[in-house]
Amino acid sequence: MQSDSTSSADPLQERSSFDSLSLETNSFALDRPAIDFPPNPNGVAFSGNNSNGNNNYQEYRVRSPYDTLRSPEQEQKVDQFRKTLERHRGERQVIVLQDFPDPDALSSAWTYKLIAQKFDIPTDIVYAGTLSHQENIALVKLTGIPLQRWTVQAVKTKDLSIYRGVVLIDNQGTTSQLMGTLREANIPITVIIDHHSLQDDLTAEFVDIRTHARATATILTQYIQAGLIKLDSNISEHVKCATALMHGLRSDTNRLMQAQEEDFLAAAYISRFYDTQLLNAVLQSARSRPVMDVIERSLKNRTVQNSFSIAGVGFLRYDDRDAIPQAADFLVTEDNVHTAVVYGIVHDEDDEIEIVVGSLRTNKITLDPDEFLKEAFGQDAQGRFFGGGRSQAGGFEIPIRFLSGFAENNEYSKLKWNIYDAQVKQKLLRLINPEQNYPKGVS
Ligand SMILES: [Mn+2]
Repeated sequence: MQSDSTSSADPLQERSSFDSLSLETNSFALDRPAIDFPPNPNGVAFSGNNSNGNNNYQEYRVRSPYDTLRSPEQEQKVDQFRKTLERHRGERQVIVLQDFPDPDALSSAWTYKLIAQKFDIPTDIVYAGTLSHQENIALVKLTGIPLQRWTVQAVKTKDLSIYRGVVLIDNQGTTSQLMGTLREANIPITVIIDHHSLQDDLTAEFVDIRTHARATATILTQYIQAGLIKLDSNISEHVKCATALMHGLRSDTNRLMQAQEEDFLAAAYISRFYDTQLLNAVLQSARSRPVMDVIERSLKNRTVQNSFSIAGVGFLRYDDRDAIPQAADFLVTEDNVHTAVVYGIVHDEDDEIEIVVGSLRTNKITLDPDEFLKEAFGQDAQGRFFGGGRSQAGGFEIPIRFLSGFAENNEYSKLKWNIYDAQVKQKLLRLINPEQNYPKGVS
């Protein structure tokens, strides 16, 4: 349910998010003092600066890593963040999510909203696309995340002058169709908190982009731990938000399989507040029939080359878009496959728009989805990349523009699909199988 897009909304988002696959080492780990956990009965309980050798348990508890272990850089970020919020006390902000919000985005935005409330900053969380993954729909229904869908048409009729700032959470504006209108309205970008690779030259008052963080929920949890808001198990909204954060953390880390130390520490902290039954209910949500059909098509159509599994799934409805990352999740589980790419043409009946949407999933640690997709598909005329990613996941979106439209006959649709299918495949195979010669003129 995470989505993974970069410049495009990451189709992964739904369970995907297109995040950057960064191979860099975790700088936090390097910045941190070493600690004994659990305390070593023979030595110093907390090896940070405890020079007097006093190792009573009390001290250990107080300096529990959840509560206090932050690098100077983190301390500084928290301080900057607090000051930014303080400067905008009383002003209304709009929190913009990617078009296909995933649990990481939803829960992180909610947390931001709760923090902002402490500074008397009212916020509206908005997205332009669709909640497509069954787990995302369940999450929103069961927790009541305060969320508004603004279509591209609707946003043009809104009074945007009430907003003093745009907040981008788990994205950098490249995956939201709303950004154009917000830019025209001259609303400054006040805050960006994200973990995708840097997408665009954005200027914002406060920027916290950590490509090594596996989830934006980890970053927001650290803000909670730093004291920007005090979670209370007796407040239902807090419990629900914590549950959403746990879901966001899990879904962006492949159920914590890809989590790193700081993600585990965030999850450990959140575990004090979340509702396991509620999370279970979200995770139990069943796949819809159209999603099953798309997975079936991806299986039938896949070709495997050099351990890459590639499958085009044809046309699908906007509401079923999340079937693409789910199919990629499935294809990557095949023996001798390390990377799966699934794509299709998503049709938005309201707007008569068609977009080629694709998702990449990989288990290959040396493959950077962000780099791979940027190289495969390049940029549009504005210099914006068609795709990007994060760790082990990526996505792309290529607008069809003039060739959009569903009114044609079957024959024509088939022709159109065949062309796009061949083009996408060709671009991918050029990278996957460079020895093979492709016809000249293919770029
Ligand atoms: Mn994310």
